[in-house]
Amino acid sequence: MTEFKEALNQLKVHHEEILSLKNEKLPFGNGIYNRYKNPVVTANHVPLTWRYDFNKDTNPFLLERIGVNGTFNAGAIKWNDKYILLVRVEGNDRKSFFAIAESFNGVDNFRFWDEPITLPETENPDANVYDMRLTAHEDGWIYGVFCSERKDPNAPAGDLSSAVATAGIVRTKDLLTWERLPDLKSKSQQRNVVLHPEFVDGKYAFYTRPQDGFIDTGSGGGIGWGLVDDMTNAEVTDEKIINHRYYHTIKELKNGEGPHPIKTNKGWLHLAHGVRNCAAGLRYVLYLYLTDLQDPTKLIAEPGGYFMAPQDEERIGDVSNVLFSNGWIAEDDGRVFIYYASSDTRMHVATSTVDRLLDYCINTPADGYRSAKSVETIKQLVAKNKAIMNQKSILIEN
Ligand code: BGC
Ligand code: BMA
Repeated sequence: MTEFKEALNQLKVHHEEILSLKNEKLPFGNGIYNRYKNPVVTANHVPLTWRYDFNKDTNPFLLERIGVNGTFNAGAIKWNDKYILLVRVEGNDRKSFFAIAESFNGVDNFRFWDEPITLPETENPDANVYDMRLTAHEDGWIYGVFCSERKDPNAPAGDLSSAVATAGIVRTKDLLTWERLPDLKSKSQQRNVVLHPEFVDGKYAFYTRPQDGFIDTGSGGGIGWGLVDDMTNAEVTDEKIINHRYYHTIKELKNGEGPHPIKTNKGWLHLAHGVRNCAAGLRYVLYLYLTDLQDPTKLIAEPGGYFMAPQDEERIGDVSNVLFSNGWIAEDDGRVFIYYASSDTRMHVATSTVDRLLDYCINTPADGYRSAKSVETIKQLVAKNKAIMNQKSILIEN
């Protein structure tokens, strides 16, 4: 075998090792969910054919021609019995695009389809696209709502960072061909826009995240909600804030809906992210909340604090100290696969069940907004436990 062939073979063997690596459920930490040992999709999972020119004449040194910086913030859906991740792939050139990776069991062996998704552009082409939420809507389409970013046309000369964020919309029936619809129209910039899976009052319903600027949510008070008549010309005129930001909480600076909520017998179960600022920069964590089945805008439970925060290697990456999720899959048997990205770099899975998540949501003390309240809540629990322990010792003595 020639040296080139040998090197190419090595590359392929190593790649296959990465793809076929078995994953392992880690023991329960807190009873609420299980993390897994390995990330499920990394830059190293991206097909070699996207990165290497296999032709010896044009690539005699077998150099990587197109580098991948990260694979993260994936939308998720169960499709033909397979677990589908619609991954945000970011190249070394800082451009993100979407690509599908699928697995049979949802926890390992994720393999990308042959080619990335061709996402049609509008007349005003996006500079960057990311963070797609997938919704199999009751109208029969699968919608993808994502963030479309363009340079701010009003930025002063020399300001090459100011941007405008809007919600781009596509739909598909087969995950292969995607029809681009006009971007969502609304009063402000938008990121983290998510389509609710059911009609509400005969209309399409969106979770929104109104914001004053590209980064600043400013007067945008949190996760919003708006109804839309027509998806082919989607316009939100009225936005109601359904999940607020608060001083000195995990979502003091910003928050945003994750994937669309899961319908349960106790309400719509929501996964969201909360952001606070600190000396190390923005810290992104995940939290849950529950809204009313009949009125999805009505909050019925919200545990205090975060559900998941970056741990160990999750804390480090391209944008460190970030957990972000825009994809989860609820099975008919009640199992939930939570797909989350760490530090804008890689995808992970955590598993739980609807029952556990509901119990967590309903029975975790709410945020009291003050240290003294937190102490009071702990003391109540201690008192309850003491009573139980006393009862037990009386039983034993008798
Ligand atoms: C990045 C996103 C980020 C956003 C706001 C964009 O340019 O691609 O990952 O969320 O800026 O910081
Ligand atoms: C953004 C999000 C994500 C990203 C996060 C942290 O606001 O939309 O794309 O994970 O910042 O960089």
